[in-house]
Amino acid sequence: MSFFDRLKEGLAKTRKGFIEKVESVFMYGAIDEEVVNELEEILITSDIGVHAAAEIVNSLKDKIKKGAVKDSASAKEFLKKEMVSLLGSSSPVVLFGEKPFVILTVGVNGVGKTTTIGKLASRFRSEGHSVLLGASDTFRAAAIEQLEIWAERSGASIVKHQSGSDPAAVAYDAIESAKHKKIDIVIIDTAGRLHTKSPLMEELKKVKRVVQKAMPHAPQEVLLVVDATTGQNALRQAQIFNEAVGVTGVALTKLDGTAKGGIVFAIRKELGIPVRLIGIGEGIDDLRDFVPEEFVEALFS
Ligand SMILES: Nc1nc2c(ncn2[C@@H]2O[C@H](COP(=O)(O)OP(=O)(O)O)[C@@H](O)[C@H]2O)c(=O)[nH]1
Ligand SMILES: [Mg+2]
Repeated sequence: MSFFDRLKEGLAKTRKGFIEKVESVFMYGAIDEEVVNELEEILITSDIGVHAAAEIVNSLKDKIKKGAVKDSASAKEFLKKEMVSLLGSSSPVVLFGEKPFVILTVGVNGVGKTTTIGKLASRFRSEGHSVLLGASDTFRAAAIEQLEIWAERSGASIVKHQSGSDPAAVAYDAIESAKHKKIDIVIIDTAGRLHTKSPLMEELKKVKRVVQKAMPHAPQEVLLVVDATTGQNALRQAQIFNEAVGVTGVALTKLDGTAKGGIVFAIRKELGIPVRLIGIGEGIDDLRDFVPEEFVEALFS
């Protein structure tokens, strides 16, 4: 299966639940106020967010008034273009600066942090980079074991302590070890729930501070992992994590499991944080750079 077909397959639920509705609105050819209002409703119920939906609909109305959009075919083309421009340009994880490039991964429990780290490690390895994983989710022994399995599968090394130990100390050791071994990339896993007396956000702030002690410009990337199936909840999580540790990019997982892939627009529009990666399945290859044109094309085709 081609790369693009796999993406289409991963987005099948959203295509069905969202784009097919959009197409049914445009089915009758004529474009009038009623059609545009119906479109706005579909956009909102697909988790695109009220602001992004209003922006799309207002510019569509404007185009209709000016006679630039006359029928459903041109409305659909306009919609596609508008969606791409709302998403902005693609902004993948870019490695820069002195080694190691440190990615601190945050997000609530179960969103797919560890899996995303595994997939990302595998990709970096296939691109020829050396990778070290830091097991700072010390809450359960199983979390450390899960990361170890991904390290093995991807050919990354790992730094771990016993379960229950200090997550910040693990992160520090991971970076020190990577510096010593001249490793290119460090990816730090963290817990998504409260497991000590200090609240999760305080814990994460401490991890970040200690990371900066080991390496002043690190973490170069604070990657927030959010689960697309949680809809508007993902937005709230992003706000909270951003306030605590300053999120630089989002990985949006489980897009294959939702009909509400519109959440990707809301994240971009409401938060202004770039969506760097999307998860479209549980497999090692099911993590993609988020490319707006490709994403919208896969939804519509
Ligand atoms: N369908 C699907 N499942 C995913 C995706 N990413 C992660 N998962 C699954 O979500 C579950 C929780 O993932 P995990 O990485 O343990 O989450 P964590 O608690 O944030 O570390 C696992 O069963 C993963 O296989 C994705 O993109 N699509
Ligand atoms: Mg985990």
